[in-house]
Amino acid sequence: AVKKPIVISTWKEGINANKAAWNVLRNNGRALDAVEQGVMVTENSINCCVGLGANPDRDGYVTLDACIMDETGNAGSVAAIERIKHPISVARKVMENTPHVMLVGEGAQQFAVAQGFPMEPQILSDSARKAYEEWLKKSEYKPKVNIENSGAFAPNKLSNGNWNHDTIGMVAMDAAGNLSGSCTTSGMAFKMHGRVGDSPIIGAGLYVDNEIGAATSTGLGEEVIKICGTHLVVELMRQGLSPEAACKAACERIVKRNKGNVKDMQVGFIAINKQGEYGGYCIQSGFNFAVCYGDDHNELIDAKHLM
Ligand code: SD4
Repeated sequence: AVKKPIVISTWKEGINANKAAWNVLRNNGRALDAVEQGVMVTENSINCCVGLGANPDRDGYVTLDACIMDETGNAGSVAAIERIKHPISVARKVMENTPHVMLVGEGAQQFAVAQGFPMEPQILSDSARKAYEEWLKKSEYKPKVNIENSGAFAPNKLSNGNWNHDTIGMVAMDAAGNLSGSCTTSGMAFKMHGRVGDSPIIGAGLYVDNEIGAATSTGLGEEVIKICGTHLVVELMRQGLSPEAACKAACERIVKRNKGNVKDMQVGFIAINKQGEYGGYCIQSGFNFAVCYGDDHNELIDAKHLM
């Protein structure tokens, strides 16, 4: 049976984000509104990897990346934007109110302010400040697998002992059968100032084709960019692969390109297709995603892994 509406999103934080998205979808709302409102929940919460409470870059600035794509193939994106609380909504304004797809840095911030978004104070959350001070002691820029889990970078240990994740990517199909997607992040913790990851790049961190399906990614963005990851996933679904098989094949492409040397790399993909099937895959174990297609069906699933 076709699961419709359906919304899926990355990591455990996806459960709460899905709830907000589901509120839109269950009332016959548009997938585009669902994926925007869904990830705004994560942007609003204090966590390691999304929104203004997240970890800064190596120079102490929180710089945010986000993009959004609708069922017509329209897209909007902001990269390295500072002091704006909801980059996903700015990305949507770029899509709807400009002739462009992508705005970066100060220009993106100016546009946001002109659109009525308030400039927030430039301060780190307590957890981010602690993590940054800890990181400054060694100042090494070295991505680690599941950095949010490893302890080495992981700043946001929750009282229950779990780690707080991560970039949120979300894809959804609404009751009308239309697809949309969103992705928002602070990027890799302690990245170089000005570094942009996969998350705001159409075809890398997010891709939607309303004929076929939609995909989003998380993990080491450089690797996703180099294979045009989510575009690849959608094209593989076009060739007949299931969402899970397409996500797996994209992970395999990264492993192959790196000649198997992926010990320090984590990438995860999730996807849905037009039939309401969903799936995910990752390189290393430890990635999960949240799937919601009913008032009481919002479930965290451990993605299968290659290595
Ligand atoms: C990035 N893909 O900036 C994001 C970060 C992420 O798990 O997803 N971390 O490369």
